[in-house]
Amino acid sequence: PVAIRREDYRAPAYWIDTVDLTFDLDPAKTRVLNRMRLRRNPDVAPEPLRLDGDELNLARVLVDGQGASFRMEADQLVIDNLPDAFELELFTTCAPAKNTKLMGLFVSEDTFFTQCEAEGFRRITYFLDRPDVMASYTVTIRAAKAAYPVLLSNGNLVEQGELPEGRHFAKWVDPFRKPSYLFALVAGKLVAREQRIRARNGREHLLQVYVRAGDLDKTEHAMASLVNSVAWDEARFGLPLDLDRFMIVATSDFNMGAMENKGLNIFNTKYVLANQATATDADYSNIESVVGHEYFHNWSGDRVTCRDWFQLSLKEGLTVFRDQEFSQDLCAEASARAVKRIEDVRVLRTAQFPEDAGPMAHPVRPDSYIEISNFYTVTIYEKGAEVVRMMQTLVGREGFARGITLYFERHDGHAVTCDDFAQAIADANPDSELARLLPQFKRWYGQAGTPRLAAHGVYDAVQRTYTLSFVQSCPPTPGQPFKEPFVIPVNLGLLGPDGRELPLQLADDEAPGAGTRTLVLTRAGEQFTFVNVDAEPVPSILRGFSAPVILEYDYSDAQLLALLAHDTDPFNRWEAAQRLALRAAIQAIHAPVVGTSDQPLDQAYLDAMRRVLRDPGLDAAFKELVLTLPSETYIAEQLEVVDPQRVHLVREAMRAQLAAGLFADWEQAYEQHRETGAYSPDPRSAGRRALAGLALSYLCLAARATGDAVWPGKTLQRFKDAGNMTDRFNALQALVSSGHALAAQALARFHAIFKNEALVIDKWFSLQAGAPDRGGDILPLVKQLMKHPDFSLKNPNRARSVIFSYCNANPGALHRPDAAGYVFWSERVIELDAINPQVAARLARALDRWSKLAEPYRSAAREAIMRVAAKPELSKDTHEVVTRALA
Ligand code: HT7
Ligand code: ZN
Repeated sequence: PVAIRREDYRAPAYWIDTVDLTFDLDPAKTRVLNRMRLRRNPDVAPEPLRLDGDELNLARVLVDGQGASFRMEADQLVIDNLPDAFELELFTTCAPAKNTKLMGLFVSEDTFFTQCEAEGFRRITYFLDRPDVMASYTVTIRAAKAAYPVLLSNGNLVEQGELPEGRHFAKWVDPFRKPSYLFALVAGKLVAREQRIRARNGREHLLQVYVRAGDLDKTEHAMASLVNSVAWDEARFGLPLDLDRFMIVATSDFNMGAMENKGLNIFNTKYVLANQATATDADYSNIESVVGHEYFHNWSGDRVTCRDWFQLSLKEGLTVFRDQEFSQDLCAEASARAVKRIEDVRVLRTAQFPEDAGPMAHPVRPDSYIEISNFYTVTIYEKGAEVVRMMQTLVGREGFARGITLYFERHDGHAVTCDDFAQAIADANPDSELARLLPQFKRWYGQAGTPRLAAHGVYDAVQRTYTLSFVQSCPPTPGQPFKEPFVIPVNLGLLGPDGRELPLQLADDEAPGAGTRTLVLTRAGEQFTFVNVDAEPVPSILRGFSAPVILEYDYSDAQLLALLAHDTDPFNRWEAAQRLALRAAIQAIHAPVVGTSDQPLDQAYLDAMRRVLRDPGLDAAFKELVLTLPSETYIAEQLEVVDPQRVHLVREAMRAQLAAGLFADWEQAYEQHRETGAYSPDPRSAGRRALAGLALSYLCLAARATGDAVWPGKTLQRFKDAGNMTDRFNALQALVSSGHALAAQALARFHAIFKNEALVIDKWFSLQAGAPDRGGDILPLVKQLMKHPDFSLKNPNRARSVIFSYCNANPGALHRPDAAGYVFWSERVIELDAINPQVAARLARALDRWSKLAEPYRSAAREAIMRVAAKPELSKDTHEVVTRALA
């Protein structure tokens, strides 16, 4: 496979103005007639027309109505000697029922769906399948009416009618030009929840959420989220809905979460369907952000799209930022906004930081790829969002909104670059730090790796000054041995000895400022001296996680306890607790002997946690976050050499200590927070359920150690009586994760109740495959689960629920001294690769961090990766991942 390089970008040799597609749908053999108007791009030296194709059968090629000569070069259809402007007619067939890759046109539960991003349109017809070729689409769909009563595509329905032999047709015209990756078609037996809304500007819109007949009662939340999204984008950024009709359709077979096709979003059922009996609070919250995310793409992605796939973060980073802001703005209380921020940072640090330190590390704007599907990463999405967030920090919230307005004014209807975005934000704020530092700021797009920021504070009691020094560095990443300094906005506060916020005054300032101040770092090393500081402060650095860096500050335990108790910044309060727990974990991991009876946590930590639990001024959701220990993955990232079993044992020992040490407090927390009233997924109620759930899991864990039967019994009762899925699932999880004997009957009952609810059965599988390992019991269980009649490797959600829950999310169970976990992983990667390369390549990422492992894990993991790499006929998706891992 060859690498595609960003620097090789060339404008296309032809433009496509119009595309007229006619589909005759048949699962075994769908016929596609494609009539296009093309013209030569006058800015590019003449060359043959090269159209991309993949797994198509070509039956006819006509140029201006005449048979034309053409040749095939690999997968491309090449035509020479074309006039400057012409009509091209292509007739092809494809086999949707055999399409297990779920890219292009495929069938899921007797319904046709498409997925064209990034390069799926070429599996439907030959095309210039690149995002900078934007055309106007007319689509006619013909199909058997009884089997496919609903026929959908992008834009407006302009005609429909009957055809002979029980067939019918629908014709759709999209009023907006679009790149091929935004094309969509759906055909099947579907029903829709509908809502008409009137936007601020008075325009009326029809919103529709299409699902299978039995699922209509699970669409209320998705519709409400869509209505909120439309209103939010108009209110916050002045971006209205530009279509008469906006449709969402759910499918249970999907490689990713959802897809923002213009006017016809296609969603994984996981991010649409919810009612209180089947969906947890987390599901409700994910639906809100994914519905928002896809809707916000209507501007950031569809109206203004990417020039090439290296610019992917232009739309993805910006749209994640927008969906994060949306979810925060929907929170009624500041504390709930802080909780959302902490959750987002937790994802970034547990998933993106390891990516940035591993073999797949790449800049937010990558320089090369072999398979673009491998670059839908947490770096493009989550780190990309942090880069946008830093821009907002540097220009202010209003300045950022001005920048967004300018960006869309300048580039509406065009395919542009990350540079164009940053330039628009800076141009709208000419006096800002961003405008002053723009070339340096853009290093965030070009340099991979997570910067380390070492900070050191010195108090001078005589001068009453406090000097903070910063040194930034960034480790080498593949292809980038050296890094230049980044622009790092550091939000800072200082706490006095009584825990109160100190005024901040730098030597040059005329007057002290109150609260948080943003320091903008630009050099490898720099110092800031604050004057009129009456006592030695505790610095609260990087408030709100103002930059995606690793902050190193040698806090004493006493300072961390002070921050946990008093910081006005909720993020740093939570961070102080994480640092204390992390420190205890690392000390225990490095101690000579370790066993489950070890006590990594000291009394001061346990007392602090008790104070948090009992604090009436803190929200339940925040308490739950503080009392949740850092994950095994996050702990492992802090170590040079990782013994995964040791990490697992130490974390389990910490959990046991928290369970036993705070037993009475957990009892109280559970009784205080268990919900009895009507269910509502709002953040406050969800936070109460989360804390009650955590309490229950600690109570069951403590009971396991003491042999007490009361709490497991109560938990089983809670499981049976629960009025919503969150409480029911939390109870089930408490029994399963504590390894209690009652778990088996609860699991059996859960399966029996929900056997017809695919998304709930996914949870059932996932819970078991992701459970804490005890003596190597999870791998045999996973193998057994794969033999369950409900298991299928072809359905991505189901495959993820078992295999990914084990390989990607259960390190204590995967990394076995006998290497059986790695053997299992390599067999599944190879097996999946033949079915669905995108899903296989994601699974292949599970061993990205193999080179950090201690022996014998390191050698065994490497051998397993080599076994996959040696497999002939591997997809380029999986091939790229494993060869990078071994490089
Ligand atoms: N923009 C969408 C990307 C996507 C995708 C990419 C590759 C293969 C399948 C896919 N399904 C959706 C999703 C999003 O970020 O909104
Ligand atoms: Zn997206």
